[in-house]
Amino acid sequence: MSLRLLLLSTPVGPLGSGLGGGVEATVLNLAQVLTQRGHRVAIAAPEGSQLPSDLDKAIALIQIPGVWQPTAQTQDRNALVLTESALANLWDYARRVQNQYDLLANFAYDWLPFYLTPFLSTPVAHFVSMGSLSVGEASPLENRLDQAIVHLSAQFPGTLGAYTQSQVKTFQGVDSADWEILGCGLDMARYEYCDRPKDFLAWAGRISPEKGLEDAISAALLAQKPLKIFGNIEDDDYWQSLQPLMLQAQKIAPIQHCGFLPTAELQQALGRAQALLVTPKWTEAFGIVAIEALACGVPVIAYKRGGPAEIVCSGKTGWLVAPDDVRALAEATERLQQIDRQACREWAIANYSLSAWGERFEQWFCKIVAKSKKHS
Ligand code: HBI
Repeated sequence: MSLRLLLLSTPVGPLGSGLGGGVEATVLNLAQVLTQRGHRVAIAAPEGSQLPSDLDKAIALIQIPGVWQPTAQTQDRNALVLTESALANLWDYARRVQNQYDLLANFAYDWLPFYLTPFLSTPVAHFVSMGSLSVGEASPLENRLDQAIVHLSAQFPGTLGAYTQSQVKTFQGVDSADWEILGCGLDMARYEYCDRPKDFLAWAGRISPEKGLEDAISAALLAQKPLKIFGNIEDDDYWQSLQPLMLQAQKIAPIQHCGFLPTAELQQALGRAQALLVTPKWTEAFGIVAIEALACGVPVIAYKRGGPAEIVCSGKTGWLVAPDDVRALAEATERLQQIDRQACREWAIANYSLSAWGERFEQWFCKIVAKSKKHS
């Protein structure tokens, strides 16, 4: 069954800006693979969005004006609702065009799309791109988004999707069985295998406290190895707080901030690393950079926490160490010769190919559309 799909992207920034982190790649890769599988896909995203030049020309991109949404990680639970917001405009657009589509797919980690679902006549699939931000809080269900997810799951069972089991477990009030676990997929043709690494470690991601960059810098300092940092400075205060540590580390081995690189350039640079360090301080929903590194043959050294703990096969495609144990990260860099870089690439192809992932999404979307037709 060929579906007419409207993918509604994250409102935190335009596609291609990197502000949306991993969920940008998820939206673009999904549009690509579903178009290849014969579906008609359109993407609605904040104004200024750009599609990669090699993306299928059949994919329509609708530019939505409005103020970018502050990231959920920085908002307190009663953050004011933005007027003239990209988020509100995205969903007003969806309301206006919904009859042209069989399914709307939400990629915003925001309260509004979950709240609006019962007001729409076209079914909505919600792909949740992070774990709960209320992990460890006394009363997690005070979080508006967590509440909206629980209500939505009760009213529209089967319409919640996520990357990993560990991500899903962070949402209390929704049974793990009520989530569709989609994992992730990459177009492996866009990642070039490199079997002759240079002498440096890499770290990649949004430069924000939950990503734990300070631990990667400390580990590089301990291991006396150069470190290349890839990603947008999302939180400037946090970046400034890292400068003294970076200066100290600089004395031992070069540390270079390479900024945010689009996929083609990122994989070229990342592929030459001896290893990628993944240091999440939160329950990382997935960690797409980990499979991007593996696709290039780069072993991953990660904390045994969240999505990366489900991606890395310790001793085969890298090393998993105790969360927050910086010394263990550094020691693992001494055991990289035990990891076969070709095996890393083969593991990524076997487990995270775009086609297998696209099929999982297609089956999920078809289930929601079929169920919605039955009840209408
Ligand atoms: N915050 N409010 C909000 N909305 C999003 O869609 C969002 C976010 N923070 C981060 C984010 N999306 C993505 O970078 C991650 O889900 C990958």
